[in-house]
Order: sequence, then C-alpha cells, then structure tokens
Amino acid sequence: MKIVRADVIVTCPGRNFVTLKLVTDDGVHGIGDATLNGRELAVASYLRDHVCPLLVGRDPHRIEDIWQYLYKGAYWRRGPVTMSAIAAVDMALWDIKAKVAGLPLYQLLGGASRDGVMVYSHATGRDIPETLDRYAAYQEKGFKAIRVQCGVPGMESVYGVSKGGDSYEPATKGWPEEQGWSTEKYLNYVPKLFEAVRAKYGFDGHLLHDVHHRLTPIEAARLGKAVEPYALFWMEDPVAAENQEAYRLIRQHTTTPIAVGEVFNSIWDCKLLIEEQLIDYIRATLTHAGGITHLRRIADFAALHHVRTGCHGPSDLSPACMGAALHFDLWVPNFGVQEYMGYPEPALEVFPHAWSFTDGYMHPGEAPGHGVDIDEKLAARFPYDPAYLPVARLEDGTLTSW
Ligand code: CS2
Ligand code: MG
Repeated sequence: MKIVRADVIVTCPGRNFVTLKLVTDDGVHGIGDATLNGRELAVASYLRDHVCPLLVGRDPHRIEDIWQYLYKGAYWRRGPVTMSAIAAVDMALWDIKAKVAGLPLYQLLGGASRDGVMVYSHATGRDIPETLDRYAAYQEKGFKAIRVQCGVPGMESVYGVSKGGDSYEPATKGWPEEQGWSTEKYLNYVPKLFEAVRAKYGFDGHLLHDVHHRLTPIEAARLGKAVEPYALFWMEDPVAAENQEAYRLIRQHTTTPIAVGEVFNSIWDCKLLIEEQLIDYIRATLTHAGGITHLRRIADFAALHHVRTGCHGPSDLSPACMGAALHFDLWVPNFGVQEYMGYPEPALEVFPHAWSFTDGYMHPGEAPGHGVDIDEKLAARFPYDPAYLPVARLEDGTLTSW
C-alpha cells in the first residue's frame, strides 16, 4: 500500500481549520487536524511545502517510522508548528490503518477501558447570576463536569467570557484585540463564583476553572488555597509553564488539583511537571502534541506518576481532532476528563462525524477509523478568514500573558 496524494485543506466554517487528507493507492483515505489558532497558514505551508512531498510513495502502515522520520529528519525539533504538522500526518495514518482493519481506532489502541468519555463544557456569564444560570443549563444537558468563568467587576473583558453574553470564541477577525487585565480584581472576586456555585448546586458536579496563565506562583498558591473549600476538579494553567520549577511553590501551599499543558508540544515539555508530580492532569492533546503516537507516550509516562489526562478540546481544534481524541480517551487507562466546547453548526456539517453525546459522556462511535471525514465541496464554500487571539495588557499598559 502506498500514499498517492497528500492535500492540505484550509477552511473557515465558523472558524479556521487546517486539515491534511492522505489518499492511498487502494482508494482509502484518512484525515488529520493541523489547526494552530491564529497561525494556521504557517502549519499549512509546513505541510504543503515540506511534508506532503515526502509522504507520497510511502507505506501508510509504517506510522512509527514516518513519525520518527518527520521528527528526527527535520533536525529542527519540536515547537507548535512542527508538532501540529506531524500530528496531522499521524492522525491521518491511524485513520487509514483503522479503516483498512475495518475497526474503530480505539480497538487498535487496545480497546475500550470505559463505557463513555466524561466531557466538560464551559458555563460562562458576564456576572455570577448569569454564570449560575448557564451552569444549570449544562447540568440539565447531563454534563457531570462544568468549567465556570465569569466577568469581574471593573474589568471590561475577561478570558473565557464573551462580552455579548453569547457563546465564547477567543479569536476575533482582523488584528489581535487588546484586552485589559488586573490580577488584584480577579483574585479578590473569583472565589465568590465557586462559593456561589457550591451554595446553589452542591458538591455533586465536577467544577473546573481556567486561570489561563495569568498569575505568579505565589498568587496561584493563594488562589488554590482560597478555593479549597469548594473542591475544584482542577485549577487550570494558574501560571505560564515555561519555568516549570515554579510549580513546586504552588504545590507546597495547596491541595487544589492542577491541570497544565494545552500549549505543550512534546513529552519534553511535560517531563518535570509529571516526574515531580507537580500537576494532576496533563492537558496536551493530539493536534499540538504530535498525534496519537506521541500523546500515548505522554499518557503512559504520566500514568507512572499518578497524573491523568485532561485533553484540550476547544472549538479551535477541528472536529477531526475531537473524533480522534475520543478514541484515545476511550482507551487511555489513566483518563481524567475531555474538554468539549462544541462547534458552530457549519463546522459540524463540513466534518461529518460518528461521535455521540449521552448524559455527560461522549462516545467516538463504531465507524472504522477515527470516524470523522471532511466534505471538501462544502469546505470550499468557506474560505480562510484571518482571525487572531487577543493580547492582554495590565491597567498601566504593560503587555502581559493573555
Ligand atoms: C483554552 C482555550 O480551552 C481552553 O482551556 O485555554 O480557550 C484557549 O484559549 C484556546 O484554545 C486558544 O486557541
Ligand atoms: Mg485552557
């Protein structure tokens, strides 16, 4: 069997997605997600100009060899662009292998370890009462785990909360929007949100929150300690994790579980945090961390250190990533939770998918492969439309982490 075509499809059915499609001489095809929010065309070019020509003529069954070839063979290792490109190839190859076997992908990984994949979604509101209503709406839909974010008095915009009160999408058309940030206002206010959720809805549901890299270690320690009575499932990305030793300080002060890693690209980014058990959940996901071949290495390593998976699953990773992630989640022994933010309706039409949602749990379905395809004709009706993530500035104008 040989790969005879490798095409990159860039489409914007509600938001931009980059998809790699590999076709074999047997007529079997597989797709992989290569979307890097706000830097889409860099990955598209990496694939089109540097990877696709190397794939044609290769045996698609040699997934490991192709992974090593693209990783070691580039000489320039790691980084979000390279690893997203490798991930897309890897995802498409696993899709092909499973289709040829006539099996859903999770069967090739080792079979199901659970009946369904617990997913969390986002309850966000401009204030606490609005967030409480949204929380109730997610509970009614059956969600067992819900992330809460709300507006903070005195701040015009806050990560995770849309200004108009509708569903949240961080990237905006045109050049990056500039938003303000005040750690003091946030830290003084946000514990009240968790207090209100627990007071109104009790402790049955899993409660999550994303700090989105905004704090220093000592501030994160203070927040973790302050919210211990509300038993969070996790506090996500409390501190930007380039300097991983910084997490030692947070750990010394609080028992609030910590999730980190949505911007990580390889096992080397995760090593210290996992090895020293400085986190409880690893957020790396298929598209940005080298695909199934690499993420399973990260997960196995994490299992040795009592760290569970909590894959990133925002609307800016395509449905192809979501589908493949659900197969991974159904198999991975040390599964924690999967993020499912949902998609605009046109995106769900461009990417026909086999997954389902029942009562807080998702299932990847039984279709051979990862169960997600792309309707290329429909995709062509939604051309690339540049959009960027915001940047953040402190009240005095200093640029800070968004
Ligand atoms: C995030 C994302 O889902 C999350 O937890 O932090 O909203 C993240 O900001 C986007 O994926 C960036 O593209
Ligand atoms: Mg996050």
